[in-house]
Parts: sequence; structure tokens; C-alpha cells
Amino acid sequence: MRKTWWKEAVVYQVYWRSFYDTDGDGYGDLNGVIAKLDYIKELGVDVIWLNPCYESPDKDNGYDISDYYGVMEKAGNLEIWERLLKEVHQRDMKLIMDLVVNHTSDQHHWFKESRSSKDHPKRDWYIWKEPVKGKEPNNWRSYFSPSTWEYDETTDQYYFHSFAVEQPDLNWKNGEVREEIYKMMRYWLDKGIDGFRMDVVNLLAKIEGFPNAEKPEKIDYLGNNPGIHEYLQEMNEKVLRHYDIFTVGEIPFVTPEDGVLYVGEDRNELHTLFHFQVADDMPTWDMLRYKDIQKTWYEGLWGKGWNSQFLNNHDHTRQVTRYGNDEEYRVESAKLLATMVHTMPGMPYIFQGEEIGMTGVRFSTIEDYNDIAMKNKYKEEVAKGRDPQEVFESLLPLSRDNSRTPMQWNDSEQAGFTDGNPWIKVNPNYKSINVEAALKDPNSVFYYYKKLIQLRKDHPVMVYGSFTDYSTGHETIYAYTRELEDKQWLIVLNHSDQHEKFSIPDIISDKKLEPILHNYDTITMDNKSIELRPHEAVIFDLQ
Ligand code: TEU
Repeated sequence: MRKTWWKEAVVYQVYWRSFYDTDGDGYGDLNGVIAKLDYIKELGVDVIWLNPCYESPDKDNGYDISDYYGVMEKAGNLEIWERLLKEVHQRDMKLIMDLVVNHTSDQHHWFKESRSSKDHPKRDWYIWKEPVKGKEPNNWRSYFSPSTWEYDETTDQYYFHSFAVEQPDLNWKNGEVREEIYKMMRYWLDKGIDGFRMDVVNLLAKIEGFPNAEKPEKIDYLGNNPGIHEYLQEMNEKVLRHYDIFTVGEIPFVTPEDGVLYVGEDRNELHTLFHFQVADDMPTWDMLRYKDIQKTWYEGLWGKGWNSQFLNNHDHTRQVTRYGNDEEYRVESAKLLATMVHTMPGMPYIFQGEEIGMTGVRFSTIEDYNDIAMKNKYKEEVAKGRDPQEVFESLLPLSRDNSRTPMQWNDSEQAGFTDGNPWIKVNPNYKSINVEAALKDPNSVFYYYKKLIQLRKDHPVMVYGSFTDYSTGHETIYAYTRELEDKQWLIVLNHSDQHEKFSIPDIISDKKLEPILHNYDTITMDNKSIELRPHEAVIFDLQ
């Protein structure tokens, strides 16, 4: 297998608006990221992924861009961004930027021009259709609203949006649009960034003719459509291949068979992808399903392309809350999930705060929430006559704000995040869960992450080792090996609140099991089995 720097990297995601506020406006900012770079470096990560900080009316927290060349005021300005890049590089880390090119903001001047008249030269830069029988051109649903179509009075036509009404989709069929996007990508790459995280990049191509869907609520017709690979290959040919960078595509609705078309090493498209078979389709922990997902992706990609591993991000509830136990076993559980993510084949991602075991929130009213996906859904369901409280409660577990509350730096007011009023409330548990406390405690989740990351640097088996599951069918224990040349590691995880016993498979029982990382102090085992406590996780070197 071809070795590259990015395959060996660990990525830390910085959701800057919730990271650290230096000017007291209640939003984190780029100066705040600079101020905390030594903290990020201390963890040992290699790459920082920065969520969008371009000019934006901020209806969807920066994913609605009105100027791709500017930096939004809340974040800072271009000069501060340049300093951030320099400071990241000085610390021997890399910076990747979010690339959001499926849609722009409706406030982008391209869209303003496009909507101004049917014969404007930029009309075709977006997707416009005549009403059908006075209504929407088809029955498709968008991510954040009941229809992908929004009526525009100016020209008596509908425009297409995969996300919010304020996020019209660009028309990638138009060559001028593509060239304009490539130009913008080169602009940032020439400034020296190290790659892109590409927002919903498999949505760029739309189904020809926009036919009605049989099941409109299953919105997978939005992605993976004919033409997508031509666009990505063109983007690679014209832009990406000319730089030593790393790209990760956000690719919803993708199976391993299709995944390899995006990241296959012979394909000249992207380096890695985020698939959403876990984050979008596994609302709560389901061990058998998770094992199956990992197995099929491993079989589909190994030796051909590179996977990514993550259990949460700015769109998905914090992992220890959603997939672990954030109460009695918060620390053990956070460490177990980390062990799993970092020992699975593929690149591990850490979402800010995960490294101290931050948890999801339960605010008491809809007003405390900010997430456009949640708020729109709430309005839509209440308008149907459903009980508002019931709707509210049903939306809590997966609200995107679960992971967007401010980073908890210390136990002072507002968790040390801001001197002002935070744009979203701080999780009340900051008094006990915070960075300062984590850094003082040698057994903290933070230092466990640090060790995990160091292990990856010291042992290529963690990156390039083949994967074998020794726990098929087991509902709570996950045990697997990674193997490279004469090195073999066994990872044993008890993902449950109960005690469990793991019988060491015959095939490895003649080896000496040497623990190299463990989330409890002691271990109870003989050469036949291991007694596992709740959420116990061990990495063994087999000798
Ligand atoms: O997310 C796409 C999206 O809708 C996710 O919420 C979804 O869970 C999954 O990722 C794909 O099925 C991206 C951004 O991450 C998100 O913050 C934006 O709101 C969205 O695109 C629109 O730009």
C-alpha cells in the first residue's frame, strides 16, 4: 500500500465560532484559534480542519457563503486568517479549509444577478424551473425544508435548494460556474492551505430532468448522480493534482461500492471520504450494525482507497452522549470510543471538546436552540398540528446544537469561552468537565487521546495494518486485530454497562498479550480469557 503523510495523520476539527472568543462578541474567532494552537499541538494532532469562515449571512453557520474570497467579521479578517495559517505551519501542523460549493448564500452576488431576470448571463448559474400546474416542479424534499424548490416572484419561476431556502444550489452543468469555483480553490491553495474538506460534494450533479421521487422523504436522490465523477475528475485535473494536499469529501448516501469510485487511488478524485452509514443511519449504538458497517467498508476499500473514522462532528451529537454512557461511565466510555475510532482502518477525526469528553445538551426551550435544521423541522411539524412540546422533545437527541455548545476551557463563568454573552448557551456541566481540569488530571480523557495519537506515530501497524474481527455476532464486545509484517495488535472493547468475559480465540492464545494502552488501572485475565469491566478498552501487543 502506498504510504502518504495524510494516511498517517490525525485531524482535529475546529468549529471556530464555539472555540474561543477573544473580542467579547460571544462568538469564537480566528484569533481565538491562534490563542489555543499550543493546546491543539499538545494533543499531537497533525491537521486542523476549520469550519467555514467565509463571508456569510450565517443562516446556516457559515455554510451559506456570500463571498468566497472574504472572511466573515465574526471570525476576524483575511489578515488574521493569514496569521492563523502561518502559526499553524510554524507548529508543524497543517490546515484544511471547508469548501462549500454545492450551494451559495442567496445573498451571494451571483445569485442576486441570477434571480434578477430570465435572460441575465448568470441565470443559468443556478437551477431555475417553470412551475408545474402552478406548483413546485417536482415532489423532492430538501434537507432543511419540505421542498427543494422555492418560488421567486421576480421571474415567476422556482429555484432549487438542497438545504435551506437561503442556500440555492449552483448549477454545476454550467462550465463558467465550474471555472469560477476552480479559480477560487486555487486562490486558497496558493495561499498555502493544505487541503479541503468538501461539503456534500457528491450532491453537485443532479438527476437529469428532475423526475418525481417514489419516496420523496428518502432524500438520497440528491446525491451520487450521473456526472459527479466527471466533475470531480475535472476538479482534480484542473486544480487538486497540482498541489501536495489532502482532500476529504463529505459523501452522504454512499455505499462502499460507490465509495471506491470517489477515493480509489486510481480514480484521481478525492483522497478520503466521510460516509454517513453510522452518523446518519445509526441513531443510537448498535454493535452488530456498527461491526457490519466497518467490515463492509474495510472489504470495499482496503488496498484501493482510504477511509475516515468519526462518530461526531458539528452536525452530529457528541459521541459519548449518543453512542456511549455520558453519566456513570463518561470517562471510561469516552476513552473506549476514542480507542475504537483510532484503531479502525482509516483516518481518525477529533471534534473539538471530544478530547475532554464533552457531552450533548438538553436545553429547556426551543428558543435556546439555534440550529436551522432543528428550528425548521420544529416549525414544519408544529404547523401540521402536532403538540409543540412533543415535537421539541423528539428533536433533542439529534439536534446539531448538541455538539455546537462552547468549548469548556475552565470552571469560570461561560466556561472561559467568552467575556460576553455566548451565541449559544454553555453546557452547564462545564464546572466539572473542562480543559483546565483535564490538563491537571493524568488520567483524564485528554491524556488518553494524547497517548493514542502518539501510538499512531510510533507504530505504523495502527495506520497500515490489516484488520480482522474476532468478535462477529457479539453484541457488546468488539475485538479485532491489526496486523503489519511481524507486528500484531489485538484491540478488545466492552461497549456496555455490564461486566463481560472475552474468550481469547485459539488462533492467538499461544501469544503473550502485552497491554500497551488501557482505560482501567488493572487487568484481569489469564491465557484463556479477559474479564472486562463496563466500557473497558485495551490495546494489546501480541508477542
Ligand atoms: O452537512 C450535510 C448534512 O446535511 C449533514 O447534516 C448530514 O448529517 C450528513 O452530513 C449528510 O447526510 C453539511 C455541513 O456539515 C452542515 O453543517 C451544513 O448545514 C450542510 O452541509 C449544508 O452546507
